[in-house]
Amino acid sequence: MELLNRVLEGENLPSSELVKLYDYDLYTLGEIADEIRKKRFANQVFFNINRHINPSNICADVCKFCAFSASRKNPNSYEMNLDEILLIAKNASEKGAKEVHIVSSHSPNYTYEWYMGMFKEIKNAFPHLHIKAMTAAEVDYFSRRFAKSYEQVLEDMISSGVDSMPGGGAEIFNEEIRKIICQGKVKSNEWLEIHSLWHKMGRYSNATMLFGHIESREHRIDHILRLKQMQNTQNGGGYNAFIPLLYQKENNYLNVKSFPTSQEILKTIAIARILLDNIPHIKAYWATLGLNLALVAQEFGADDIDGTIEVESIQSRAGAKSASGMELEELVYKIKDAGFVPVERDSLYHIIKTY
Ligand code: V47
Repeated sequence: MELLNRVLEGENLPSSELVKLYDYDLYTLGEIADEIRKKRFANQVFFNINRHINPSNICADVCKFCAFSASRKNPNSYEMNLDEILLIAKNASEKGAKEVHIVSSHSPNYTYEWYMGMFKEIKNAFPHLHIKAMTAAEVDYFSRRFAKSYEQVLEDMISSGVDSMPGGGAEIFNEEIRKIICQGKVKSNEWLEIHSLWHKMGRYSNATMLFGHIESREHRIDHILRLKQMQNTQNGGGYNAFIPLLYQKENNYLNVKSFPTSQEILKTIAIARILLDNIPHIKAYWATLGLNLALVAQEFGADDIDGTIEVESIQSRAGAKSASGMELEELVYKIKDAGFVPVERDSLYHIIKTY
């Protein structure tokens, strides 16, 4: 137990040491992660009623793991107009959504003014909807394409009604791996800088990690440590949730030979909970894990499962069974059935309703 004890006592160790956490058996890691989770959240499982909106899949970048962007493997390109987006937001709001999660491809077609205007129109029409939008990858793309500083883009997002930022685009921070899987996209230090600037503006965001492809265990630990270190130095806002996204293998150009076992996935979630003492929530995103494993993950350190989503286009294009989201009743039933208390939260984790 020496290494685990040193970690739990708060010793700062390098990723080359911390990777040995994977040598513990799953039960030991799970028990400790579960204890940490229970101390913070008892047996609550957080979720929200949300609606994903992906305005376009026409993308200027080529990420090898992506099955969403229009390409040879996905010839059905599309581009929504403002009326379509407003109608989606209206229907979602009427169905009880509290959040719209808006993430797009890096579209060469929308103008900066159109995009910011879209947020303004949603906010004006539905002021009660929380707008979680613009990954750091999109902020970086806008900054390059429209010759604006990161600060300017982030300030314009705020004045246009964006409330928080999603955690997408982080992938794996190791630059060698990034070169293979998403060359040309935001660099890891830029991703971290953008979130840091956002937090300095008093705002909150999430952080993802795409795992289960060609990265090593040590790359995952390094990714987690970079987030932990950054969260320690934040004043203002910060990260709400860490979201390990399991790589989905269909319809993309990344040639992956072997995939993590459920044990490896649960170990990764448990280790994230053990290491990330300064990020409040660990989200087991049901769209990538499947609902069953996402529920099991709640016994291994996770406390959140994401939401109803309604339409999911990124992971489902790559093989996940999440294209039509999840009905609220089913989500609540399944969380209860797994022995937890379903808690509907808003986007910043204020409790709305306990079921
Ligand atoms: O950054 C792309 C990932 C992300 C694949 O902040 C893939 O609450 C698995 O970030 N297999 C976008 N994943 C989605 C995202 C997200 C989702 C839910 C909640 C939040 C939040 C954020 O999707 C991308 C990328 O890492 N992704 N392709 C794939 N084949």
